[in-house]
Amino acid sequence: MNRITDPTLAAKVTTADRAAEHIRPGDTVGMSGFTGAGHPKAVPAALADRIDAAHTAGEDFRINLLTGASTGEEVDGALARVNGIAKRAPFVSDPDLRKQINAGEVEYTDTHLSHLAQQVWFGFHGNLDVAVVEVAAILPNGLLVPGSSVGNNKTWLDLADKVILEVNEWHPREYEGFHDVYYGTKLPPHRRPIEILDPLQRIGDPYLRVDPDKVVAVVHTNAPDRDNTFAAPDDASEAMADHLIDFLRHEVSAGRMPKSLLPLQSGVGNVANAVLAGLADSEFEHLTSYTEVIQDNLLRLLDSGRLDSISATSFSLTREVAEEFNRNIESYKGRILLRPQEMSNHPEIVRRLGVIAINGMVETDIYGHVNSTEINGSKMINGIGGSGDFARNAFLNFFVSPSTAKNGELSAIVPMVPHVDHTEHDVHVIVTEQGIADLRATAPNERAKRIIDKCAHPDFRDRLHDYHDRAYAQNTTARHAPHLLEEALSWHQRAATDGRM
Ligand code: 0RQ
Repeated sequence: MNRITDPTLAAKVTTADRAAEHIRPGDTVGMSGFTGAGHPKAVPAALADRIDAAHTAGEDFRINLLTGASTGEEVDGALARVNGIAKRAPFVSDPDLRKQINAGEVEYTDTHLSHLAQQVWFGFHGNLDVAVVEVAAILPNGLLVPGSSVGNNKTWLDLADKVILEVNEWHPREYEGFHDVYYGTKLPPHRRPIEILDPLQRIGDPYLRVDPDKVVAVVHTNAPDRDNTFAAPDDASEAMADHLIDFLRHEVSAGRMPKSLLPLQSGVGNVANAVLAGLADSEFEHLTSYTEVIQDNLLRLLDSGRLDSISATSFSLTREVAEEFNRNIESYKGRILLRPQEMSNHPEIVRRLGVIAINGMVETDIYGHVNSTEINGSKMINGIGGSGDFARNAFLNFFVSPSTAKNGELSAIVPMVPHVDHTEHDVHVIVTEQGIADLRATAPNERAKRIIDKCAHPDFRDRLHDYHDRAYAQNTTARHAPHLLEEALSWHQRAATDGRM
């Protein structure tokens, strides 16, 4: 079936190589893509070849790259390998790019995922020169049918001087009707309330719009999204899922939450996946989800009949489940809605709906400051992603991690985190395989005891209590959240110098 039925845009069909010629050294480029779904598959590789040739000829050629979230090997991998990225935002997961960021070769602006679009509208990132956006089809009237993610595509298409479209036939044509693109956003002081009162409520259009005069190239592709892998749930992740689900049961019986809970957000990773699997086996019914990514087990929860609907901005599936979804896409229509990420992660909506946020962490300190991004305070893993958008505004948030890392050598509960993503003012509940620490309405010293007793691994518990006891004893006039600063830092320095970081 012909996917490009608008005659003006059909006349602009060309090769990826020709399309990539529109991108110049120093350009700021907004590309589609969120957690490996919906990123362009051909133009970035062609651009990487151009950059490589320019570098061989002794010319400087790098771009500033903005996306929705992480992309795929075809974008971050290909461009990183030719040293083609000068600046990057808002989230990464590619190993080559991560190395360059940690080597100081790429400037990375780690940004809340709901914030990037508005920051570009505000002018904080300068001019947006080019947009490269993947879609599933172009309609006869020039409207665009999005594919497996929406991300920041609306903003890129609205603001870029030039637009390159990739039309990817791997995405089912039946994606039409799965999206809700809000066109009412205005800049302060003219903003209006975003009236989403229910996770599946529509407030926008099923299509993306583009000014045809800005479109400089349209490229055909037929290539799959990233194959995301998940480890099979192990004993630790199953234990964390059990603790968390028991906690939710307790909240329902205490009358703090309805029987069908409140809309769920779950981050990426194995533990979040295990929690979703646990919910599929639980007694909960008529669940809803207001989240950013749809991973395998969220789709399975929908299949199980326990979950009624999902609002998100993107998929993040294994290849097997993605292909199964593509084959059965019609059966999901009306139960899944993909929105721009400034809507899927919008603080106003997250707070109004009362979302339950479940996200991974690297470590927490004894007072409940959480580090999600930087090992030893310096080494970037992925970025804050949407965890801050959701956790800060959630009805209830959970941060989950095994109690130890590196084969039990490092404790995920430390005296003081060397980098803070989520502060003690925002964090509600900590979960490890050891247990669950409810930090709501607690003061720091009470929190410290709870986190150590409930969540720390027994191998580290005494040492952590000893630290807290001595900090309390020695700070006679500063006991609100007492620390022994040199000792707190040496906790990390020791691990770094003996090579465990
Ligand atoms: O390093 O691969 O070199 O061994 O950190 O750890 O166990 O693979 O972590 O997949 O559960 O993700 C926080 C990273 C957890 C994730 C984080 C080392 C560990 C390994 C990764 P190696 P795992 P998980 C919505 C929400 C921020 C974004 C977010 C994340 C590496 O959850 O990126 O929440 N969150 N988005 O060995 C030293 C410790 C450690 C440690 C782990 N305590 N000390 N090293 N590691 N714990 C989704 C989006 O926003 C798109």
